[in-house]
Amino acid sequence: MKKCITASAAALALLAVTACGSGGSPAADDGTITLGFSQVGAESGWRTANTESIQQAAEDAGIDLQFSDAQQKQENQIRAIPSFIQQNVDVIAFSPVVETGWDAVLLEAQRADIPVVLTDRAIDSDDDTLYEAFLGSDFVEEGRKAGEWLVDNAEGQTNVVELQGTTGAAPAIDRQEGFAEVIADHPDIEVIATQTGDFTRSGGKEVMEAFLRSHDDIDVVYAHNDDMGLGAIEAIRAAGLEPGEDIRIITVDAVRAGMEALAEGDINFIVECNPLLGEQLMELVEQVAAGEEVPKRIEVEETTFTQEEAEAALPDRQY
Ligand code: GZL
Repeated sequence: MKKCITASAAALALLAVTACGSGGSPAADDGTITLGFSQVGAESGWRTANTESIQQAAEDAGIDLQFSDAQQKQENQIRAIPSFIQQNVDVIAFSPVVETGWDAVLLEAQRADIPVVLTDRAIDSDDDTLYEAFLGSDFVEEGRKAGEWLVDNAEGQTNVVELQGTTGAAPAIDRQEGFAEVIADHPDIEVIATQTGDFTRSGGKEVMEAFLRSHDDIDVVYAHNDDMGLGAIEAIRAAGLEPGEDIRIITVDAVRAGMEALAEGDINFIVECNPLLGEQLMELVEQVAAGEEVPKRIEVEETTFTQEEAEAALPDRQY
């Protein structure tokens, strides 16, 4: 349902057209909200859970979801947003694969009077009028939690290799920042190598294989998500070492496969990143479509898990 600015009655009779938004086909006039959503891709267990949450919540809310998968490419998202504008959707929401390069396309949405909601990942822009709200996690805090566990559980010189998420992505930048901030006060904890594994299991395995070839003194892996941590486990085992023992592993997300590896002792600590944003996103979309004021930043609840806590939590996990 889109606020329409109709021409005058006489003009209307002539034009037999209402001037609605960008002039595309008018949104449903039965009150159904049409949401254009551009998803990062399908790169990880987290993303799968996030997509399922969004699709189910849209169905439950009676929101017409126009969903596009960007396959982790910014150019696909930059193409999807104008197409949502052409479809004259009521609201656009997306998880920006990287932080920068969005101003021009979001300005198009603003000029078409279509509100935008950011979910999961944030953008780095000087103009915060380009979006109504951000719904997601505090990734810097997630990095701090990972660093704090290591500070509490390291003895003496501790060499860390870091598997970064997608280059330029908010979770990768912020999880690295939070972790570095905490270990900065502990000089015997040192990141001896850091490289992107692009948030994928295969990426994590390949980078860990390279780390193992060039370093024989690795004590800990800090992986920005479970999937890269699971790839690292494969590489560590193939090198004849015991994951969770010879090389300890800290990851972020807490998806089922990660929690199972944690409970089995292959991973030592997981910082949760909650992917179940669907319901809150649809509430936001309804408020924004109705022109209501919404908070600029809405952070979701999330926790951490040790091996013992994973064992206890697994039976009740939704993903
Ligand atoms: C975090 C999300 C990240 C996950 C990864 O909110 O953007 O992207 O941590 C996913 O698993 O690929």
